Amino acid sequence: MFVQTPPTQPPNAFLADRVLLAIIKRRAKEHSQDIHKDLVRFSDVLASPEVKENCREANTYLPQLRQYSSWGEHIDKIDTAHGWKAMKDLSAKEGLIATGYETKNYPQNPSLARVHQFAKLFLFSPVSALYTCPLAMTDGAALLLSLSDDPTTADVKREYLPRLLSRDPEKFICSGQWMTEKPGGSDVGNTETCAVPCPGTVDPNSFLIQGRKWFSSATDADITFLLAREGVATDNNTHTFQETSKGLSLFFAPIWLETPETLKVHRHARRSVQKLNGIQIVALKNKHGTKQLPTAELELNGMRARRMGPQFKGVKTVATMLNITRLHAAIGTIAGLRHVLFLAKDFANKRVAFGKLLRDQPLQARVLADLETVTAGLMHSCFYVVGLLGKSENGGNVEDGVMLRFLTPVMKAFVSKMSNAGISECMEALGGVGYIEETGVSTILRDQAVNMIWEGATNVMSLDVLRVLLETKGVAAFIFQRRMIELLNVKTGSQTLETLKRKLEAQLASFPDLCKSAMSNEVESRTLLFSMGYLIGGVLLVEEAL
Ligand code: MFK
Ligand code: FAD
Repeated sequence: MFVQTPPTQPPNAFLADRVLLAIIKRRAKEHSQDIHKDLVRFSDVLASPEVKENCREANTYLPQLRQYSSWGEHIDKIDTAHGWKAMKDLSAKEGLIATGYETKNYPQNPSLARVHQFAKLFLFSPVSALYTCPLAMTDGAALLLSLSDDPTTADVKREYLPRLLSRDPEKFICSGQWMTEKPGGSDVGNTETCAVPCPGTVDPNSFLIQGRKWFSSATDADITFLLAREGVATDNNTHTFQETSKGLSLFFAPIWLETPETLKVHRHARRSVQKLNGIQIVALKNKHGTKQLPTAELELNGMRARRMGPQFKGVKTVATMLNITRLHAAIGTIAGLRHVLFLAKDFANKRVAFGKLLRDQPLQARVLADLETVTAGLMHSCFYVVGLLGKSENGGNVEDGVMLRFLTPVMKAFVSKMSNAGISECMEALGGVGYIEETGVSTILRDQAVNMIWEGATNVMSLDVLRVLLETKGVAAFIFQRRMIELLNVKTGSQTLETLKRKLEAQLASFPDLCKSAMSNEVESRTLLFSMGYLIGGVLLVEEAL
């Protein structure tokens, strides 16, 4: 009886990935050999039976909320799988956050720390059981603290930044990011949660928080940053609050309050002797995907917090985190597509239909080739923007910063949309078996769908692109246009590429009109975002093909 030889993942995901290999060669220039070596080693680690088993376990044994102990004590404890915790330890050991900040390791070009970090995250993502979600928020928190120069909260930076950046699993901590509330996910100006100055303390940044957060991912994190409406004390012992997002400040809070016993127990058991910081875990969300990730509804009642950043500038301050997590979302979702495309291509090498291997059926070969091209375009685009992140954090010029700001929402929305369509296509390319859970494609399809929603849905990203255009009075558009034209200013020596080049040049010529049209009518902002996504992917493919 016939038994199909199953498709398999390549033994070393980095060495099998001609696009990532090319990206490292092109973008990691001076340090490409060292980074290459580390990525080969890391891919071997990720392909080990231990990591595979941890991923399987975390995907199988989903987080459970125990609100009460057997004796009736209110404990609100989230039990997570051993595999999930192992992902945290691996993330620390591999420096999945630290790498991006260890710029001294790249003396010839410190900006490459980010390229190295995001290449590792790209490889880790498909086998991480979505541990990349807490990592994204942890990276955002680390950047926020590393940029903070406020002496009044220097103690927070001193205590927590080294732990966010630690490579020691015993010390490494993760952060949450609590913004969304029932009346406002996109429009956080509707936030109901309030913060009032903590009575009996001289610290002007010390607050007590009251409210309800509607989505908190990675609720098993150690610390969090959250938005709340800051109250100003009046003479008669009450507080006044400003409406809209103009009344919001950003706050830092440890999720657990330390008790003396904490130090005596193993780090994974410590929660049982710690006390939640004025937090009640109301429920875990029952989600379409991301089921490995404990996402909860939280009631905050007297949570002790410190204000981070200027009063009433909460949205502006948290935007530092958002721009980082949005780039993580883009990398995570394209990594998901890369992973399932390997399977779809391997299946085409093994599956016979109508007397031929699928790879030799012209139509199927076309589908897979198109998927490869789209994947390559998206990967090059993401790493181009990661390069900008590295540059702008390491003495890059103002234009690098503007391009980074302009392109981050494009990556978040465009890469998520295109990758999700691609993952669905790969599922189909595997036929009926692609729809069966064991292939793992359905888990990735379910998990990656969220990247279109969290961290700002596509319309919100489109309006963010528009925000940049308006704030720079259109200058961002000219920088983008000029940089793309510069990249295209090459002779390809190929008829097909020259045709593509001419098409891209024509689109770039009309780009300012598209921007003007979006600036006068926001409905056009989504078309603008998608055009930018196609343009940058196309331009970088032409550049890479040389
Ligand atoms: C593998 C990947 C895993 C990823 C993990 C994710 C886990 C899930 C976590 C979440 O989902 S956390 C929740 C994420 N929520 C959002 O992303 C909210 C989406 N909504 C928006 O982005 C809205 O556009 C926004 C909240 C920003 C609207 O708020 P406002 O206050 O009405 O915006 P406004 O007034 O235009 O901007 C206020 C200031 O912030 C302005 O600066 P100024 O004060 O100087 O004028 C803006 O320029 C600035 N700003 C806004 N967005 C910015 C920004 N600055 C830099 N970058 C941005 N992106
Ligand atoms: P809404 O704001 O109601 O938006 C609904 C739709 O309307 C969207 O498609 C949006 O694009 C569109 N829309 C909104 N405004 C406009 C406009 N002005 N013009 C045109 N269209 C518009 N949040 C956190 O803070 N922390 C977390 O850890 C977290 N984890 C999450 C985990 C999961 C699994 C999920 C699904 C969500 C999580 N979120 C988290 C929440 C997430 O960030 C929000 O759901 C998201 O930002 C959208 O907000 P909303 O749900 O209120 O939708």
